[in-house]
Amino acid sequence: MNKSILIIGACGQIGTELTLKLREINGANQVIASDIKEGNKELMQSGPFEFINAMDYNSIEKIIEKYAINEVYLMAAMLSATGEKYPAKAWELNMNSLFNVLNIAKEGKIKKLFWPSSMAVFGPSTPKENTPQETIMEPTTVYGISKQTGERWCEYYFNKYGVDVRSIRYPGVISWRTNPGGGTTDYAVEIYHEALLKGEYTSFLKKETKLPMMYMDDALEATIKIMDAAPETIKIRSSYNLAAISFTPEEIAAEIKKEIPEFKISYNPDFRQTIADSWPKSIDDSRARKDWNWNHTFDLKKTSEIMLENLRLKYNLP
Ligand code: AKB
Repeated sequence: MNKSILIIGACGQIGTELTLKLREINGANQVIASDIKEGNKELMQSGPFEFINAMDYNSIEKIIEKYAINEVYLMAAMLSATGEKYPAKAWELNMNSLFNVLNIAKEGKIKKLFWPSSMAVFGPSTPKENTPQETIMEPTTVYGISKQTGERWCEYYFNKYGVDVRSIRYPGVISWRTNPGGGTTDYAVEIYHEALLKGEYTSFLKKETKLPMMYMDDALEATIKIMDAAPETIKIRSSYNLAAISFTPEEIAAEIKKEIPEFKISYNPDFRQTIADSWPKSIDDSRARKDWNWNHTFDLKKTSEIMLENLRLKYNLP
């Protein structure tokens, strides 16, 4: 069967690159991008686009029927930092959008669903190093609570209604094509832009704050891999732990200094420090590696080289 894919929230950090990648693999017309606002030029010009409000069931259903969609990726969400500013809105968006697509799948209107969870499902009482797949989960952010609740609902819809929903718990994702927005891990992208444009960066996290991170291409690889895996290999229907690298602001700055020796970093922690302190430092993703052969490729050195090289080109710098 030909894949006909709908990405909801296609204009965000992961949504944009996922759309471009899926279009490369499946053909541009097989991948419908959608969001409440238009995305960047590359996304808008590379294939079909529809306006969809992820909280509006009818607008999703209409587009699914129009294009005979069989796979949906729901990438719309309010992330951890913005969620703390607008808790009610974050809950409304993150939960209503998930129920919409779970119910559409339950009705048999699509065959497969991808829903991103996050390491934000963990909280201060979770073991911080090599955080296991199954462990204490007491998230303290609205975003984390919505992701943890979402995981329970995904598993429920799989068990009760046979909905083929697949999910991974993303760590922080680092990319140069698209910017993240509203997350606690965003510093690890901002730092590259400011290193090149200003030669300095003030980190909103303390220098020793270690967090799990991943380069975008690894995140895309994992997303596509779990969606392509045979259904019987997906043993976890809540969400899989996923990991690649872990580092601190001090360590990423040291890596940048290898290429930009005059780069200076300073630290001015804000409310995001408390969020970061509640999350794991490193994650055990052995279940994903075993069940559907997940493997990461990019370490911090390679990630930094790619980020600086591509942002130099993007900003027309020597
Ligand atoms: C955030 O920082 O909120 C996100 C995430 C870890 O899910 N990048």
